[in-house]
Amino acid sequence: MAANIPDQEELSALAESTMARLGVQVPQGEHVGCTPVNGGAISRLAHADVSSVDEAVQRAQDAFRAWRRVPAPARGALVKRWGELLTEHKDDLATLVSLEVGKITSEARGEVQEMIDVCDFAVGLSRQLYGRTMPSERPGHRLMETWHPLGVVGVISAFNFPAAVWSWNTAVALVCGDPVIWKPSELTPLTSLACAATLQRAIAEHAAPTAISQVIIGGADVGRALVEHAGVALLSATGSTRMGRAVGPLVAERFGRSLLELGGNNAAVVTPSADLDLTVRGIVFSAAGTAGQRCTTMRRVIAHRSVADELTERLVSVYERLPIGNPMTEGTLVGPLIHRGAYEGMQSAVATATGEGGSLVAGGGRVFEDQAPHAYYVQPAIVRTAEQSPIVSRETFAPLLYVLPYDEFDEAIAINNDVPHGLSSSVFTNDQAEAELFVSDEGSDCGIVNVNIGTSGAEIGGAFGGEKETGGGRESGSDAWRAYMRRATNTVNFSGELPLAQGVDFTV
Ligand code: UN1
Repeated sequence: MAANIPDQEELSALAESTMARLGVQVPQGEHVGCTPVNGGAISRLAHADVSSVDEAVQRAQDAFRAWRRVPAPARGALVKRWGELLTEHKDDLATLVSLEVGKITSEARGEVQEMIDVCDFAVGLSRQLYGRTMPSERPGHRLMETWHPLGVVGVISAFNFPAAVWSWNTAVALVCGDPVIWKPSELTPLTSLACAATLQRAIAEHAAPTAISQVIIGGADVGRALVEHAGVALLSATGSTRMGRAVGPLVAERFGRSLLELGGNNAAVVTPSADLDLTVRGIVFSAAGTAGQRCTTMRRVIAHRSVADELTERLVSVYERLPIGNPMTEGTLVGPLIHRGAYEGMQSAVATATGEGGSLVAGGGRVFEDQAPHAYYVQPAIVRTAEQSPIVSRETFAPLLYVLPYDEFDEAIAINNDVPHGLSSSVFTNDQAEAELFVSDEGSDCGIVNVNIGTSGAEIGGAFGGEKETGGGRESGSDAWRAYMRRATNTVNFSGELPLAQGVDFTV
């Protein structure tokens, strides 16, 4: 298997020429940004300090006062233009995602497509920010609700979706009338600057306030300042459960609103009636795609005992043929892990699982160490285990799939739910009753519950997010926009009388 890993000169030149084509200035500084493709440096940037957060919030609050008065459909027109610019620059933006995250070209382009799709969605939404009217119990009264822009939205995003997750928040927030301050992952500064620049072009063309979109490249101190700032009305954070556990209480303490998108330990239940061809394809994309680094990555397969052996054999034979290597080479399906820490986390999880009696039946090893000693390419791994031990219940952010057996369908549902996270889940079955039970209130307890499709790769039209230690937030499609607006309930009296609700008599 050829890795085709480009040399440092080639990768640096690619980063530089892509940024130049996008017309983005990079503020030069001390902080080195590396590409996981070979582990070498591709950026040297200045980091903002904490004081910049307060300035950014002030600017955003000023911008908010103007932006909230722009009619929502006109706000939508700006987002429409942004979507066009993203379409125009799709390849260059995807290149940056591949360079900084190590995503294969098709998935990097898919990520930019998610941005374009959410822009489309938000444009439609800009004419559909509906409130309800309710029948008033009093004659000559109208009871209704109105949705108003909320205020400054802070977005903290993770390395693995360095562009799409910000855009889900931003496209929706902008049509809702809110400015956005973005603190991206320190691992993906070029992608962030380039994405923010495309939006800034749309803002300039529409003569909208510049500060409706701001990006702050900085460290954890900057993130914390954003979290704690009383001027940030909604804080949307994507990352680990550990991060969410810190962020949630800090925002709650100041009565801010938070939207948390944390980890997942996503499973597929494979039943005796499942179409195994389709099942294997669904599992392999969700478990090995994106080198196992999506929050929706499939980490567990709960297979009926009658199909577990055949399914495992088929998975192993596909895993043996997975093309690993330079994510930007055509045909590669598995790129590198983000860094050494991810590799070590995977190694230690495999060691623990096998130490507890699990058997490693596919992959797990590091590859191309000679060609790229500072990059971490691994063979996606499968571990068979008899039960859901503590290590299986934990999220390991790498391509490591556990296969465990079940006998009764109820037991499979219980195993699916018996983990701290509740993001995504699926069932592979041709038995309608099983499918319905899995998606029912007695079924999977996750925010995403699928049938005959993997756990990852959700469309933007649905609300995205999950329960329990996944944080409970929902963003992107459906009615997730409501988190970005404040609701006012209005009672309008046109009766000329003053009847009180609940028939209360208060006549003086
Ligand atoms: C994430 O991994 O943080 O459903 C988001 C998916 C993508 C988004 C994943 N649309 O896999």
